[in-house]
Amino acid sequence: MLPTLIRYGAATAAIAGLVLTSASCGGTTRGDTDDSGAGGPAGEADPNAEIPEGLEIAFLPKQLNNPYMTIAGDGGKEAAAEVGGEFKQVGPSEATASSQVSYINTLSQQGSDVIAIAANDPNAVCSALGQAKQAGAVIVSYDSDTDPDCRDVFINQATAEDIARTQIEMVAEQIGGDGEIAFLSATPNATNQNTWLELMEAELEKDEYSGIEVVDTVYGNDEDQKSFDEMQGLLQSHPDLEAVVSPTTVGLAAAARYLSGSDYKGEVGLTGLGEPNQMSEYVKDGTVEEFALWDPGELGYLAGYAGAALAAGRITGAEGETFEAGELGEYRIGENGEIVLGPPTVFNEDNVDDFDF
Ligand code: RAM
Repeated sequence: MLPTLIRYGAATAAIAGLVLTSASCGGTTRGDTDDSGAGGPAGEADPNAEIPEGLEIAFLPKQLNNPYMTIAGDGGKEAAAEVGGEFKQVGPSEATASSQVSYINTLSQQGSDVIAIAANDPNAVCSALGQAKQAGAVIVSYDSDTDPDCRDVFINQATAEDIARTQIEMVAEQIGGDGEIAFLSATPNATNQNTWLELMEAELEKDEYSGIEVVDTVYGNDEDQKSFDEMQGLLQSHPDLEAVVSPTTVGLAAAARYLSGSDYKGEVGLTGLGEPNQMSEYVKDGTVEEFALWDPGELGYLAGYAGAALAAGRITGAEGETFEAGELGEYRIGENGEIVLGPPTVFNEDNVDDFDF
């Protein structure tokens, strides 16, 4: 069992309930237009269909050597075990745009029933996923979406708007609503970070943020050393910088490590998306006040259950369909085949040690 699922089961059930009640009902289904490309399995959903024994469930993270991705994979493994499936996780060592293609081809040749992918690029993986689909796999994107035509459903960690708004609220608060900020992102092609960056820029257009200016956006490629170096570069190139926002767990941890050992500690703010286990020491030493995330284990767990439900025919990926995701409870498929895990959580010195991921 995932420890975090046991500890936060009640809270997540409440979140799942919120997702269900706040999502709009009805609307167009994929079956109406049948333009889903690699999209949903043909035919009607049968909510009572049996999940076949021994489903081959494969996870393909952005990259293997990222603790966040490892935790998400562990969640997928947990779900696979609960539905009687066979789990495997494969993936590249670098999160570059085309690095996942050969893995998709191999999984497809091996006859995977479910491919869950955190895409390094929304389009580079599409043709390979289309072939996997033809070979009989269902495709679940999680964490970082593909083009919607190339998968059946997308498991989104939280709405992109909530993720963007939360980060802007945190940085604005930390710099008193005024001054220069910069972004330290993951790879330049990442669907998730690029969506969040765009929405953060849009959020900053609001009057209340008129005193904040974005002076740079740099990319650490979700590599620890490059992210560390990029943080150093930002601080050197922008002497008036008030804060850095890093919407990646790899970037935020590396940036915090640089900042905590530098003269800028306590002078320049730092926030973004981070894992409590990695960030706790930087909250306690005063480098970071607040940051946000969701439970990556729950993200992978939900992706595993969605894949099994698709492979069984319990859902087809159409808006409005619902399915049970084990301990997380019932989820509903929203617009564009999107399933939202729940709102992000903000961590600071009061709660950073209450979580284990
Ligand atoms: C990194 C990855 C991942 C992202 C998190 C917040 O681990 O870029 O895709 O969702 O950060």
